[in-house]
Amino acid sequence: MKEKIQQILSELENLKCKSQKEVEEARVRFLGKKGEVTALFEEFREMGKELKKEYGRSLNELKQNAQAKIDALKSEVGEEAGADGPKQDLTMPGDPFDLGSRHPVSIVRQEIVDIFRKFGYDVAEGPEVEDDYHVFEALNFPPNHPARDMQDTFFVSAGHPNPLLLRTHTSSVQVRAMEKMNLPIRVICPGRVFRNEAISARAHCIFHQVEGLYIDEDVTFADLKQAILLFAREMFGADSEIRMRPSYFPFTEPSAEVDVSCNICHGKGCNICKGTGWLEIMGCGMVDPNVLEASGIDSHKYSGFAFGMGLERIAMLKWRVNDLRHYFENDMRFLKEFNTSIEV
Ligand code: 2NM
Repeated sequence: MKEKIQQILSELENLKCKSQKEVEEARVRFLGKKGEVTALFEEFREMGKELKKEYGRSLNELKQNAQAKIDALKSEVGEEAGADGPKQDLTMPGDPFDLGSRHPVSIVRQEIVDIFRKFGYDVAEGPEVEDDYHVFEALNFPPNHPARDMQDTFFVSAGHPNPLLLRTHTSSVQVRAMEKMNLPIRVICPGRVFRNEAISARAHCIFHQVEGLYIDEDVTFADLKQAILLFAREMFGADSEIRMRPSYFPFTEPSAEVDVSCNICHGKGCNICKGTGWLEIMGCGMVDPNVLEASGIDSHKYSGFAFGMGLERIAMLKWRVNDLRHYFENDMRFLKEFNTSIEV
């Protein structure tokens, strides 16, 4: 009996299980109806008084030991490992997190903001959920303009005289600036905007803009051209040139698209500028008098220019990214290409 108890104790000590199934088999082997420990208890029952005294205690200890060992194995193997699944070692180190870095859109936004700060502009931000008045009405959009359609704009509340919507440009922040800032105004507004577009390599329903506004007495189109030229030379290199093509925006008159000389081929023609030597970077124009008057600015005394650019587009030109969707997927393999570690 004594040896048998010793033998079972040492077997229990060395017992290892890889699955819940093996733990159950071990339980049956030791503590089941026909188990080894149970058999010893049967033997015990037949013993005389003296022998019972000798073995009673160690037998009880053996049974407790076996139960404790089975319980320990059960929780060690874990529930989710399944019948034959691998044993989980919870002391193993976890998968390391990749260290973050600045997003390319944040990098170009910061560059643009820094350039205009140097020119004396303030930076203003405003709500992403706006009302129709600040996004369209005050910006000279006629009531039936297509941008006001459900197909182009995400509405938060419809069927209201001044419905809430997701802003389609940051010009709404400039309306708020015109309403409350003292003249002259020099302000740039970086921010996220929303348009109801099908997602593709060249379009996304969310993107980022920086828009700028300068209002003072005697501001002319020549001032606009000079401001944009100085910006382009800071942003794209001191040898950059710009050209302007006539365009149309509801809030500016006259309006223009701005191209910057291609700093990859220097005008010789490459596949980035499609052989033209020019890259489109922004839209701009002289603020329409209706827009000034809507915000309470005397359009006979004051004039101004405004411009707007898409940050994803600028970042695409800078790093030659060919698909907008990369900016929104946060795939670490993409983000790591812009290895400017976070500056604290
Ligand atoms: C653009 C192009 C042209 C613009 C106009 C205004 C405001 F509020 F002053 F009327 N802000 N931004 C503007 C003008 C934006 O983006 C392509």
